[in-house]
Amino acid sequence: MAINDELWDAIVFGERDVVAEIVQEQVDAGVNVVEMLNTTMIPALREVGNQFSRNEVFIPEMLVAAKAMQAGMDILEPLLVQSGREPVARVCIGSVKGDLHDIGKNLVVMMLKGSGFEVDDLGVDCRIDTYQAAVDRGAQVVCLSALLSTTRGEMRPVIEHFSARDDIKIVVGGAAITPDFAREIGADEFGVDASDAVRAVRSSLGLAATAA
Ligand code: B12
Repeated sequence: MAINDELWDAIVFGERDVVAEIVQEQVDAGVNVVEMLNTTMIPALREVGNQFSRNEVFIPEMLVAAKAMQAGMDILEPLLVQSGREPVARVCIGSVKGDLHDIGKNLVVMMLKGSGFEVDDLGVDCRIDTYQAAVDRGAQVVCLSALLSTTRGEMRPVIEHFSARDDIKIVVGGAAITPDFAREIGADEFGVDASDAVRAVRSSLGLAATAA
């Protein structure tokens, strides 16, 4: 799918209403929304991050771009989460301690729900106690998200906390995580994006990549 230039610009410039309008138009026109996310919406937001690295934009611009992205995601959510199946398993997910980024995590939540998982969304800045409480509520998989090189280290203590529980699987992801880092800290699985998160969670539970 080609990049939607108008949508790209609306996200980069943080035009929330324009994003909502274009996304709704695209949904009405029957476009593949997952492809639209992957080819235009996510790369547009990453472009804002690159501009931030080059000191071309600052935190306020990153924030309005994130809000514009979220306005588009709010429209896509009902389409991504409808699954209508019996829950495959119960999963919890949260951005780790000190990390306030939640857009990628929110997308992972939508894809997991859409793939039949029951998801306990723990939000951002999650302490070990927060993950433990979710496990006490029945989560079989703990998903950790980190976007910052300064917060990814918070994953290790969570993994150590659950290390005696063979029945609890840990899946990690986020822009700051590499497969090598995931292996080094002892995660059960790593997922590169929201679709891969579904594969990673299924694999951690010993399930085939896609449901039968
Ligand atoms: C938007 C944004 C913000 C917004 C966040 C708003 C929000 N509600 O999330 C605001 C303005 C608040 C912000 C703040 C900061 N940010 Co910021 N931010 C970004 C930006 C531009 C986009 C992030 C995003 O949403 N991407 C789109 C989503 C869809 O992608 P994603 O998060 O990577 O998620 C996908 C995958 O990673 C994966 N995934 C994610 N989580 C999980 C979990 C699991 C289990 C799995 C399997 C997969 C998975 O699936 C997702 C979907 O495909 C990035 C740039 C970038 N390249 O990422 C910088 C970026 C992450 N931020 C950065 C920085 C430095 C900061 C600040 C420290 C700035 C400051 N000086 O204050 C603060 C930190 C705040 C904090 N304590 O968390 C740096 C991080 C550098 C680094 N290596 O550490 C980046 C990379 C920008 C840059 N190039 O410098 N930020």
